Amino acid sequence: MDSRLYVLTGHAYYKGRQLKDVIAAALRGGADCIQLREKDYSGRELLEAGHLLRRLTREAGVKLIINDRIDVARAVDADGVHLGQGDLPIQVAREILGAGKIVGLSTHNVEEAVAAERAGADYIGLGPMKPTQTKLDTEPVVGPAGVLEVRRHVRLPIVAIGGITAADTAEIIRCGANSVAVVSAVVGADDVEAAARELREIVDRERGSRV
Ligand code: TZP
Ligand code: MG
Repeated sequence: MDSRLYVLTGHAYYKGRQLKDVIAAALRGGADCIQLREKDYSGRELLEAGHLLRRLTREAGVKLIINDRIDVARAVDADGVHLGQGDLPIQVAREILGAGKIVGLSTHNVEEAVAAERAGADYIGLGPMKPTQTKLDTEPVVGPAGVLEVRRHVRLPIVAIGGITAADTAEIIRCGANSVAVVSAVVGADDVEAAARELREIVDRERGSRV
């Protein structure tokens, strides 16, 4: 699951804009994976948003991942789920979702990253890169130095997350992340499309110049 610009939803940042317009703009700007993550939505609300995102992502030929909720992922035929350390084990998620689905796992250090690879994750989230207002109960900051260390121990795609802006992206990719995952830097931007494009161009440039 080799994404480059992984954009998560976050309705608190929309400033009155509609989910469909915010995500359509992110897709135009070059997001190549969308994650539905809304911690305070009911099952019904997640289902509705999931169907909408499935339509948009399918039209764009982009992956759709659902945070936490394997049932919602199945119901909307998402490409996969993103799990946390306390969620159902990867193998159980695979049994429920069926073959060919993506399972990502949040990790915060080398030990968790190595365990995720052994358990058969398709990619790891790694963070936080910086403190962030979007998730207040984060683990200690891992930072770009943490990416460098984890990169030495796992072959899995690394999706860096947490407080990432355009100013941090080049360094994070140079340290070995495949992708950056963002909420506020894209869905909270005044110009969502331009913000996504800027991040995507940085990732493309840094990955292209990798030795
Ligand atoms: N997991 C670790 S940090 C984070 C998540 C979901 C939030 C990222 O949001 P932002 O606005 O890009 O800092
Ligand atoms: Mg979770």
